[in-house]
Amino acid sequence: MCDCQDTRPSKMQRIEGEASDDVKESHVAVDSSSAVSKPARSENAALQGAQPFSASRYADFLSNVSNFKIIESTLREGEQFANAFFDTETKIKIAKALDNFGVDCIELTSPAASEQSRKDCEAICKLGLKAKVITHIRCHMDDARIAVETGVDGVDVVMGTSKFLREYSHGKDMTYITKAAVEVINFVKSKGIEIRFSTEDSFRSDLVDLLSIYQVVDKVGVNRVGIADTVGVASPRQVYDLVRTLRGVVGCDIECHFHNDTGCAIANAYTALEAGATHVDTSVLGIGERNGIPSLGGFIARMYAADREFVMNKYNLKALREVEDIVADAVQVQVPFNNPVTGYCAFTHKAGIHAKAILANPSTYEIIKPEDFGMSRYVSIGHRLTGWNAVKSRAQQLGLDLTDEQVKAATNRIKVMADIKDQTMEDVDAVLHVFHRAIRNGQDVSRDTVFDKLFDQHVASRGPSAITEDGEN
Ligand code: HCA
Ligand code: CU
Repeated sequence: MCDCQDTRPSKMQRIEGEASDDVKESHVAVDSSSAVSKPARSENAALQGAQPFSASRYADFLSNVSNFKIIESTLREGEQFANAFFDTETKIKIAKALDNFGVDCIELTSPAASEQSRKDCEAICKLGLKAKVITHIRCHMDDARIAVETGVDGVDVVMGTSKFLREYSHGKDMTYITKAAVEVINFVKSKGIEIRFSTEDSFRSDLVDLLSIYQVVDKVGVNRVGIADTVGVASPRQVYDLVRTLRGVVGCDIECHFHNDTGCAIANAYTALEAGATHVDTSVLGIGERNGIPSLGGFIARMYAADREFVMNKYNLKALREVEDIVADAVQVQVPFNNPVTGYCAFTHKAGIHAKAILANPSTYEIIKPEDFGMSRYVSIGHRLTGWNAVKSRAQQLGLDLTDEQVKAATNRIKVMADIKDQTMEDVDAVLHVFHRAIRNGQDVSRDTVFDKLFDQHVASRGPSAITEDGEN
């Protein structure tokens, strides 16, 4: 499973050296120490100071963009993903991988859901993880009584407050909900355990109802209140307004949970932090009900772009790929090709203009440094949009001494071939070897007949072993 992300599209070269991902047929890697000149300014300046829109931690006293916590819900919301079935061993593996990444809290399915869920919850509590282990229950004393016996550090409680849920789900009014919330909060707190109270479907709930209940639970000492965009209806602006209003009403922490039905989940999570939220819910690859919630990786990429230092100091970014692979495998999906950071083309540069600039300074077209995540940068060169600078860097990587004019001629040859079909890395290398050899032997490789003959010979002689210039194969 998931070797999708190891299979780079053909025709690419790797630019940074240290990543673990394999380079297949046609990607080219260019070692940063040789082919890529180092940015002149410090990394942070290149990534942030030079960006007029980057977040400043001093810009807004409400903002927690540089001071947030992740409630990782792969083992709760993620279990609600259509494909998910996690056995105990898998849950433990995921919990440990999340802990290794450094998430602040790991949220688990309610122990009231099933006997096995309860046992798994207890087992994960006993792992001695650095992350807090919390469980997610209905706002009901029966569930609360079971939860506090499992050994969790905290309990996340939720109850629907929208008209839809009050009418068609639990059928209770706000007075009942408020009473139930206070009872559960007092009980859980009496056991010395943290508690959060959240309203399901917050964005389709009445604002006065919401603020009233949050005020009450804040007064009785809830640790966090939660806002949940259960149906993925909220826009970033609506999120900002609601969280900012709530920030003025309660003193406790604010957690936010956004569904991704309209693709706004990560943007909404970010905006919530800007408005004063303190905690954000994520799941690995975004798995959850329907199409899920903010993906851990996408959210982290967003936060890295805002404050690289904070994110790098707090989280073990190189562990992201492993946890994604574990979860992808467990739920039988592939890591999406366009996934932030780990998608197989996340750091692949194609157009000649981009390739040239990337080779000179990666910050030209990258705001994320792949090596921070243990990933590699690639340049795709076997296509009709290719440029001679990228081809030159590949020639250097192969140790072929060609002048700029010669590289330009080879590039034109690659373009002619790529007009018919994209060329593999091996084909690109063959063109360069043929050019190099012909020039060394004084043959006029600019003539089609000469090139074609030499190319055919080269391809025919290509054995299973690597082509070497000295051996001429
Ligand atoms: C659900 C519940 C929930 C809870 C979110 C929260 C939601 O409908 O499955 O506890 O904050 O999206 O409302 O995941
Ligand atoms: Cu949810």
